[in-house]
Amino acid sequence: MTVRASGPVLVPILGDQLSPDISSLADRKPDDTIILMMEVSDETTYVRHHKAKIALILAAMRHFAEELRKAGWTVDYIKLDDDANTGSFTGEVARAVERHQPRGVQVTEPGEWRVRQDIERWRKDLPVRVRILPDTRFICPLPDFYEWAASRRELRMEWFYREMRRKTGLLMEDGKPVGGRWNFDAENRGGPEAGLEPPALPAFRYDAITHTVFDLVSGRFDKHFGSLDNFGWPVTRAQAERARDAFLKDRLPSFGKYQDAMVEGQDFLFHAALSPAINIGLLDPLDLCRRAETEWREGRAPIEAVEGFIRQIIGWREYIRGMYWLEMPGLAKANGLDASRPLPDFYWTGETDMRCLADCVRTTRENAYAHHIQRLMVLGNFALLAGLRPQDVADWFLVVYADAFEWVELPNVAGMVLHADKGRLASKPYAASGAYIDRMSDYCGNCPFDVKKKTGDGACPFNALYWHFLASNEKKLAGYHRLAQPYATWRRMTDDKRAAYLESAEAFLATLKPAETGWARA
Ligand code: FAD
Ligand code: DLZ
Ligand code: SF4
Repeated sequence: MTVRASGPVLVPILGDQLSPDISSLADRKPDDTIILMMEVSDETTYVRHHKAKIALILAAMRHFAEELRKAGWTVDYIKLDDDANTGSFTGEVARAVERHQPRGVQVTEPGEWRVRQDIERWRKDLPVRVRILPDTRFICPLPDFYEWAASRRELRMEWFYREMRRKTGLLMEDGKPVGGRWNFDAENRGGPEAGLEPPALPAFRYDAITHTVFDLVSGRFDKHFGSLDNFGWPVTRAQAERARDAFLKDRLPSFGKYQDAMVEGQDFLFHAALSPAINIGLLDPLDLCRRAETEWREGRAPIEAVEGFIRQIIGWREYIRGMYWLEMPGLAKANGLDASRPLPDFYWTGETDMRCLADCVRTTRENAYAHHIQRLMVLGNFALLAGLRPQDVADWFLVVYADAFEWVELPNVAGMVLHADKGRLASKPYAASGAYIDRMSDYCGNCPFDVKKKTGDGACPFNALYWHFLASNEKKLAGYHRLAQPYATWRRMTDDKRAAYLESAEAFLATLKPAETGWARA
C-alpha cells in the first residue's frame, strides 16, 4: 500500500448516507476533500427493487449532491448511465482513486453486511489507507449494543428501550419515566372506527432533477415490481422536513390510538410515513424524537401517542439494527422452523380473493409502503402460517418497500415475523387467526371468505392455517410459555375438529401457485 502524504481525502457517500453531518465528513474541510457519490447497477439490481425505491434513492442522491455543492464541497457524482461506470462501489472507488490520487479514503460504515464485506476488501486492494467510521446517526453505537447483548440471557426490546430512554433523556424526569410508566401500549389498541379519515400526507411538487430520475427509472427498470404513478416521497431535505412537520401536527396526536388499525384504502392512517426519509438520512431520528417530545410537553399530543412513536424509533429501530449486526451473516440463512413453501404468486400480482392480503399488496405496489401492522399481521402472518421459505419472504420485503434496507428488513422478517432465528428477537411467533384481522381492520366485511367460519368451503383461510401452523411446529414451539394456552386448546379439541382444521389448511395450501422466479432477483 502506498501511503501518500499529499492529495485530498476521498469520501464516498452511499445512497443511504445523505446527511450533512455524516461521520465521514465530520473532520473534513471542503478544500481538502473530494466527495464521491455513485449510482451503480450493483445497487439498483442486487434485488430488483420497487421502481419507487430506486427513484427515491437516485433523486435524493442527486439533490444531496447539489446541497453539498452549495455548501462548498466538491462532489464527484457518477450517474447510472455514465459511459465508464463500472457498476459497482468497488469499481467506482478504484477509478476515483486513480482520478484524484487521494492521500486516503474515509467512509462511514455501510448499513448492510454485503457492502461492509466489499469495503473491508478496499483496505487490502486499494493503494491508499481506508478509514471506516461508525455511523453516528444511530443512537446506540454497535459496541454498546454488543456489550448490552453480552450481559443478557434474553435480548428483549423492552429492556433495551429503557436503556435508550435513560441515555437520551427522552420522556424522562429525575431519572424516571414521565407519567410513571415506560410504556403506554395498553392505550394504543384502537381498532378501525367507522368514518376514520386521517389527514392526507403533504403533496410535493417535483423538479426537473426528480423528473429526469422518473424517466430513467421508467425506462431502465420498467420490468421491476410496482408503479411510479403515485410517487409521493420526499426527495430533498426541505421536503422531508415538511413531511415531518405535517406528521407532528396532523397525525402524531392520533398515532398511538390507531397504530394497530387497518382500514381498506387508507394506506397511511396516522403513521408517520417517514421511514424512507429517516433511513436514507434526510431526517435525523433523535431530532425527530425530540420534536415529538416537544409536542407532548407543549400539550399538543398525548403521552400515549408520543411515547409510542418514540419507542418505535429509539426502541425498535435501534434494537433491530443492533440485532442485525449481532446475528449476521447467519441471520440471512436462518430457518429455525424449517419452512420450505415457495412464495405464492399473489405477493407479486395481488391476485387473491383474500381481501386483507389483496389490499396490502395493492398499497405496496402503488406506494412502496404498507404500514407496520399490515406488514406484520397480514403479509407477515400469512408467510408464517403458510410456512413460506424465509429467504423468499426476505427478498420480497427487501424489494417492495421504499424504506427497505437489509439491516432493518431482515431482522423484522426473519426474527419478528418468521421466527427463523428461533426466538432470539421475539419471545413468540406473532401467529394470529382471522379473528385478529377482523378485530383490527374493516377487511373481513368485504371479503368473500367468512372470518367466523373455521373450516370447509368459504372459511377464512387464516383460521385453519393458524392451527395447522401450531400443529406442524408442535415439537419446536410447544415448550414456549406464551403458547401454552393455544396448545392446551388444540389438545382439548376432538380428533374430528383437529382433522377438519388440518384438512382445510392442506386443501387451501394446495391451491397456492408459486411465484415465477425472476421477480426479486434476475
Ligand atoms: P410508523 O409506524 O409511523 O413508525 C415510526 C417509525 O418507527 C418508523 O418510521 C420507523 O423508523 C420506526 N419503526 C417502527 N417499527 C419499526 C421496526 N419494527 N423496525 C424498525 N423501525 C421501526 N422498517 C423499515 O424502515 N424498513 C424495512 O425494510 C422494514 N421492513 C419490515 C418488515 C416487516 C416484516 C415488518 C413487520 C416491519 C418492517 N419495518 C421496516 C418496520 C415498520 O413496519 C416500518 O418502519 C414502518 O411501517 C414504516 O412506516 P412509518 O414511517 O409510517 O412508521
Ligand atoms: C438501494 C440503493 C439503490 C437502489 N441504488 C444506489 C445507488 O445507485 N448508489 C448508492 O450509493 N446507493 C444505492 N442504494 C443504497 C445502497 O444499497 C445502500 O447504501 C447500501 O446498501 C449500504 O447500506
Ligand atoms: Fe382476510 Fe380472512 Fe378477513 Fe378475508 S376473512 S379479509 S381472508 S382475515
